[in-house]
Amino acid sequence: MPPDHKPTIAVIVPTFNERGNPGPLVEQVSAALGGAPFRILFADDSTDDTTGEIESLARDNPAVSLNHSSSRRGLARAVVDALDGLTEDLVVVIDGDLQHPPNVVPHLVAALEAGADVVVASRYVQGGRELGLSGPWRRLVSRGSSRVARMVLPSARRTTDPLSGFFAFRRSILTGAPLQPVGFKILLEVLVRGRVRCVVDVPYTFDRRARATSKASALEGVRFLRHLLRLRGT
Ligand SMILES: Nc1nc2c(ncn2[C@@H]2O[C@H](COP(=O)(O)OP(=O)(O)O)[C@@H](O)[C@H]2O)c(=O)[nH]1
Ligand SMILES: [Mg+2]
Repeated sequence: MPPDHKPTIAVIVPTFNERGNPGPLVEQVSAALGGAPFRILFADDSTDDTTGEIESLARDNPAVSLNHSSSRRGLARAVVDALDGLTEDLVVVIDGDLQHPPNVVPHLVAALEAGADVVVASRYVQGGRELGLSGPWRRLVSRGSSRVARMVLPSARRTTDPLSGFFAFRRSILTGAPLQPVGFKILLEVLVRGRVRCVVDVPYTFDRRARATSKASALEGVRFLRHLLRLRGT
């Protein structure tokens, strides 16, 4: 890359029935990134009016685009489909429900620009918090899953929050990488299959949901364990 080349940014947002959230998300990401040019791509499997909301945003704003599937691909598959065909240098993945604060996006981008290959927004590094996991049971499952991932996969030990859905990476680390996403945990794929030298954690507060509902379920837990076993075998 020539030294005066300003890296280009793509923000991928997985959405499944997030009515009311896409508009504020685009607004807040745009405000956070200030004048920096970026595109925002919704990886959408919605069956409600979320898809219409995104289409209408895309009509008004050329930075917004929609990658929609009429069958439910699952979060990780939707993100991988959206990655296909991207040409931007830097990729940010952020949930579409505003539990991931958009004002952290510039910090992720800055750490990539400073040389990191993967930057993880972490609840578990000093300064990070989790307000958004409803109840002690969800918190226990989340921390327990994180611990299991770190035990089973050496690559997961490179960050304090290997199950974070909020992260950024240089697109070039995935060139030729055969991603096989299952379920919710796309960051694990990137850490295991990408050519990753430097990983940096940035603290953030996982916020409460303002609108729509969580899609996490016991079935996702089973998919997560299958995913770990598959990654362990690679
Ligand atoms: N495209 C797509 N997005 C999904 C799917 N399931 C969840 N999401 C999105 O992934 C993000 C995280 O899901 P969420 O239900 O908030 O999980 P939680 O934060 O762990 O409770 C949200 O933006 C969801 O809309 C899916 O099957 N397909
Ligand atoms: Mg959420």
